[in-house]
Amino acid sequence: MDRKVDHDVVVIGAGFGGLYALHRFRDDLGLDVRVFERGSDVGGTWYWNRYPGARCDVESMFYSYSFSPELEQDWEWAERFPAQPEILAYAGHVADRFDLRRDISLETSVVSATYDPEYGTWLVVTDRGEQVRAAYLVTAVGCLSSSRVPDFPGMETFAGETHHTGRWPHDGVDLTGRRVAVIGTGSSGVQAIPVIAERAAHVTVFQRTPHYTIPARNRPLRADEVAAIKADYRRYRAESRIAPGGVPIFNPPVGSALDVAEQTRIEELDRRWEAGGSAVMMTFNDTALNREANEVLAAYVRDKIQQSVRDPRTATTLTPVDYPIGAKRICFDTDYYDTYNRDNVTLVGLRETPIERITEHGVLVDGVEHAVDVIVFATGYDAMTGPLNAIDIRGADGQLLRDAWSAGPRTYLGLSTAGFPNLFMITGPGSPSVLVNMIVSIEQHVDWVCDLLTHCQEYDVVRVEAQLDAQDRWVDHVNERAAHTLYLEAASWYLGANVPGKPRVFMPYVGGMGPYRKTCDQVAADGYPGFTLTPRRGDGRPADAGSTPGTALPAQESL
Ligand code: NA7
Repeated sequence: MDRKVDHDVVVIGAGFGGLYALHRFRDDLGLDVRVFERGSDVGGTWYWNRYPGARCDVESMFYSYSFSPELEQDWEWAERFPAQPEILAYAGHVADRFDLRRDISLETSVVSATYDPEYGTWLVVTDRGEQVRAAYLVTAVGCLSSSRVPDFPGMETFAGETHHTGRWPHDGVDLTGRRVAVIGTGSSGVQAIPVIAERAAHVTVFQRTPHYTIPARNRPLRADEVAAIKADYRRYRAESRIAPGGVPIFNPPVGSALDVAEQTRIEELDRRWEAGGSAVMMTFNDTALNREANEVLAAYVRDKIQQSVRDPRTATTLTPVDYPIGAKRICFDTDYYDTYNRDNVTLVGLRETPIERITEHGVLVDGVEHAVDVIVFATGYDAMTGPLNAIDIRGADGQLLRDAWSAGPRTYLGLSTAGFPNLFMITGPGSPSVLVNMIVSIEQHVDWVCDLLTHCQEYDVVRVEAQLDAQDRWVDHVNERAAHTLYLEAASWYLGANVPGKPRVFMPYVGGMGPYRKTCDQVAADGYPGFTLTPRRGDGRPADAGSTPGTALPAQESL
């Protein structure tokens, strides 16, 4: 690449997406790559989320890179579901093993990125005042990295400590013997509450919507099961790549929840409940699509809550009744419901009586002040679009990405957006991303972008841009697929419902990892229909730039 650039590619973020992008672009394509990362180390989501109990809800043997058979053989996971420190250590190991650190600028946030249509380059500006030009911009900013603390009145008056789960202090927080409020009961709250309750003098949990949660049954991995998976890792990886959720299917559905005989239904649910993790959610093939079928599964989990929690009022408050199971992200827990049987745990339901204000001494609800020393905000994220909209990304006609997306994100394949040439989003909105194993999603996106960049080198293409009509069709398809599911029946972060004023658009693609991969592969095999690929003109600029008129070829014609 000989455009006047400082780097061929700038990558934003050194989490799992950025690390793999750097490795492939630099080591396989031979490109000059620069990565900017706001944290003081690599790891992304797993660098920031250090709250007590933080753990991945995908099994460790499959929540790991597949690109290096040597890496997957060498790395030893300790537990069935990896805890945050172990995942962070893995990210660090990958960075060292593939010598990635030398091209990563840590503690550096990208504040703006502006496409220059004349030269066909991105001008990237950081919070350190550095400006670099690159031919391509790749965002690997994560889907859940823009943490959100609601604007509770009186926040500034609180005399104690406050911490968001996604911005947990690196030195830890000593909660021993202290009175702790936890606000929020999504995955982060559900994981943190039991661990905090073991140390704190008292935990008061503030719950707006009860979440469905299923026992993870986390445990140390046995040497024999690790050896068995490692012996067959390549087959499991191949399966993961085409499985709907990006993980091998060990417990396939037994059929429709409405057709299975009662005896089988109960036995199967009990078996899966004991197995823990995702098996319960996979019991039937129609619970994501049919409300009546969903109710079979939801009722089973509700019974478990009633059986686990001794105080009937607390059990009722903890029981979700008005939305389908799985429509908000399912949680996997360790001793969550049992925790409410402890004397030092109190549940405050916020459904009818929201938090009035934060006071000097605690949290005021329904006229009652709950006095605490520490408030833990497990209140979630401005998901998927938040991290991208936080950067001033300006496209070819000067429009800001956040303005182009003011009515919700619009992408072609979740990878690219019209008006923003040479910009690729790893696990962007409109791709399976958060609905599947993120690492499989990341590898698929980075590999696809690599193939596209190779194609561009081969055909001397310098500008790649999604076409508006292809983008419109993809957005319609994403919406249509979501409309056939029960996902739209809950106020979830998938829909942006947790952020006041955010457009209600279902952001991830529900079509599943395998079918989505097939679509992307077909686009590549057909010469990138839906993208306009612009060849270079004599002076290295895009053919349609500057004063010399050029031809912006539809992709399939460029071959
Ligand atoms: P989530 O799943 O978005 O959970 C946030 C929680 O905070 C949830 O229970 C919210 O209630 C609650 N919340 C948010 N705003 C408020 C206000 N204003 N008052 C009271 N309660 C509030 O975030 P997590 O960090 O737990 O998990 C994010 C993802 O990370 C997770 O799904 C996994 O993919 C990993 P609500 O349900 O909106 O009523």
